[in-house]
Amino acid sequence: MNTDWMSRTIAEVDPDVATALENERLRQNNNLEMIASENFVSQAVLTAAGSIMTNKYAEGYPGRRYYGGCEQYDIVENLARDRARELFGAEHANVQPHSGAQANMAVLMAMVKPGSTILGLDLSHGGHLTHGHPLNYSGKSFNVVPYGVKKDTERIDYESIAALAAEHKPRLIICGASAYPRTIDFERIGQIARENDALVLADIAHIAGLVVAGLHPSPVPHCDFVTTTTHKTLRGPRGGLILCREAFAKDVDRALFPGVQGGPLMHAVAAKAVAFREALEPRFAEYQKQVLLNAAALADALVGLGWRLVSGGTENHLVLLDVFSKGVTGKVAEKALERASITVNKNTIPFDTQPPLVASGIRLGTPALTTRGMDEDDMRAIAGFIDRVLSAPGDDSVAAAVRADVEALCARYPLYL
Ligand code: DSN
Repeated sequence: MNTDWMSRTIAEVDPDVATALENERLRQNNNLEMIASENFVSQAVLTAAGSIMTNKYAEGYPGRRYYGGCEQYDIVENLARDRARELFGAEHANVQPHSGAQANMAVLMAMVKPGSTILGLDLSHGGHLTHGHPLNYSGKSFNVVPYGVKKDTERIDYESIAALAAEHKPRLIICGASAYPRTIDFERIGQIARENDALVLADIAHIAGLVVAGLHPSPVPHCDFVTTTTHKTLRGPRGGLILCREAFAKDVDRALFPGVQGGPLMHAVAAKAVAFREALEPRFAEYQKQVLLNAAALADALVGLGWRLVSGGTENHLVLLDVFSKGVTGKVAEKALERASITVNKNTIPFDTQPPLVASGIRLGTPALTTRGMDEDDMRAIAGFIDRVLSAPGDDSVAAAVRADVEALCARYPLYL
């Protein structure tokens, strides 16, 4: 072994990346991470994700690999699959998707012929690129009929899904969302699909942790396919997961590999196994309860300060704040909050009058702050910080004062030391 080559530290090999990593550690410690799709993994998950399992090809599935030396990889992948099935009560799990987008692509490739019709929630109403956006493979490959939310309630319009399904007879209906603060009625969508001989895919990337904890109704009994990322409320490494009925297992597995992906990222699969084990612990459900309590406290406090929330509130881990109702664009709000060490993303709201890169809203989530240990009192304080910044988005002295308050709050909840 070339000992020098193997044993140098990252700081010795690459001071530029080492510095970026250290600065990112400081950012994660000193900022309020409120992007609804982000979270912080445990040291155990980090260890697996940064492990020597990055060194190996393991194309294929446990017991059927195209490479030798996969004994430990079979063990790890089987653990991840078994734990995923147990967590969600699913018949089959594929833990190899590199991302949620790849998970969705595999299901669509397995089940829907190019040119066939699919239904999906419009991106600007809270959906996702892979649910049929014209710029995504899903929009380019299929005839997409989008559905949306009702204008008055800003909640999913189930009657319109039923009417569109009856009219267009889709091969598959996609449900699930990336910016929707309300409970999704998977049972109803499953029923609409069955009435129209359609398959149904539920993408639960945002709410998977809530589903595991029994705090959001599970799509598994009602939907043929369930996909999720593993790094949002589920609090695992960056990656994807597919769950399906046994009858579809072979087709889905084949569509993912060799259809969509090559060699799996086995260090990520190992980290998924660890995260799923954590999610089986009772304290994971306690964490998810606090995520919901925190989102509700944040929503109530923002409404109390005179802000309009899309749909009037939240039933999950996120709120969509209509900042343009007070004349601030999402773009300006995102930048102003960033100057105060509060990280959010601009987001279109239903029936938005602004283009997507400007947007009328911002999306705020509580999963990452809750992992740090923050509670409802902290959320009320944070609502006050956000109100101060957004009431004077161009004022640097306000941003500086709030940044000092944010850093004091973060110091009470240290993260990666
Ligand atoms: N980018 C994710 C999110 O922020 O919700 C969706 O893929």
